[in-house]
Amino acid sequence: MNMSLQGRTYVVMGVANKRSIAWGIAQSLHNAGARLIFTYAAERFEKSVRDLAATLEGGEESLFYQCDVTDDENIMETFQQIQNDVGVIHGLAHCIAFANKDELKGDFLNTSRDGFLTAHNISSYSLTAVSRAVQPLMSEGGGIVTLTYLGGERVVPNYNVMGVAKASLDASVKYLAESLGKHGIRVNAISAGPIRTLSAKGVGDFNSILKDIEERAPLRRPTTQDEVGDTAYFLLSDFSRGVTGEMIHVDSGFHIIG
Ligand code: NDP
Ligand code: KAL
Repeated sequence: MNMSLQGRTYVVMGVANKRSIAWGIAQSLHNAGARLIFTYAAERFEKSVRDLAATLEGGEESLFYQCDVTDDENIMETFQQIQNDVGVIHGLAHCIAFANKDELKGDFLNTSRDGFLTAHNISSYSLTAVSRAVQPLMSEGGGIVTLTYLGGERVVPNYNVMGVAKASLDASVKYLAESLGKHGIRVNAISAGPIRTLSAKGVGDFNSILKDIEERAPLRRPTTQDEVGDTAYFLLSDFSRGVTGEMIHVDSGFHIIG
């Protein structure tokens, strides 16, 4: 078995800028020889995604599509278009989450119905919607990977409604693994340690969270984008062919500390 992804095509959803975890995954897949397809939600990030992809050697072969995961029609059209343009897909990385900023602080008890539904719609249901849309394109089997966080397993201050949405996402990974296993499609999650991305900006006290990791995580250092990227590469390659419905923590081991 070799680790090359030459001749394979992967969809990467959620590159906003060079700090995005999705960009770390894109680089790892690219380095392994994969062809990449990028989707972005906000038009304002299209240029940023195209400019980043252009920095990859041979990146001019990448394809780009606008896909807002709150819009079923947009999702169906996007994957229909991808099918017309490339045919078979071998895997997908779902790196998407959103909650209203004012619900990511204070008391979880005050979570509004709208805020709860928004967080779950974008951060959890979207995985099921996208998995259903990509399944017909994954006719040779393959892998789907999503990003989760420890705040879905335990109470982490300020993560609030996003923690509940991640718990729902984590359960969805297992149910989707069961649904798609018979089609040769594996579904797994990476639980990443804190990484300073656009999403992380301005929410919570990120500096003190990182300091805690540096002091107490077994590896005594923060998680990096490329560590997550390389684990996604493993999960999207044949080396993980027996692994599905799993969550791998890429967090310097922080999750084992009480
Ligand atoms: P980024 O801000 O770089 O990425 C978040 C992405 O979500 C953006 O590209 C954004 O696209 C996309 N998104 C938001 N709403 C929608 C929508 N309606 N449709 C499609 N895409 C949408 O942050 P990260 O890289 O940090 O986040 C990626 C994933 O990693 C998330 O699931 C996050 O919860 C998870 N994670 C992050 C950790 C961290 O410390 N950074 C730790 C653990 C998990 P656009 O801007 O175009 O709307
Ligand atoms: C405990 C932690 C500290 C931070 C608390 C909450 C973090 C929630 C993540 C969530 C995805 C952030 C947002 O939805 C931000 C959003 O309200 C405003 N930002 C935007 O709209 C930007 C422009 C776009 C690009 O962002 C999105 N998401 O579309 C959690 C830390 C330690 C770990 C993190 C950051 C986990 C995580 O899930 O991201």
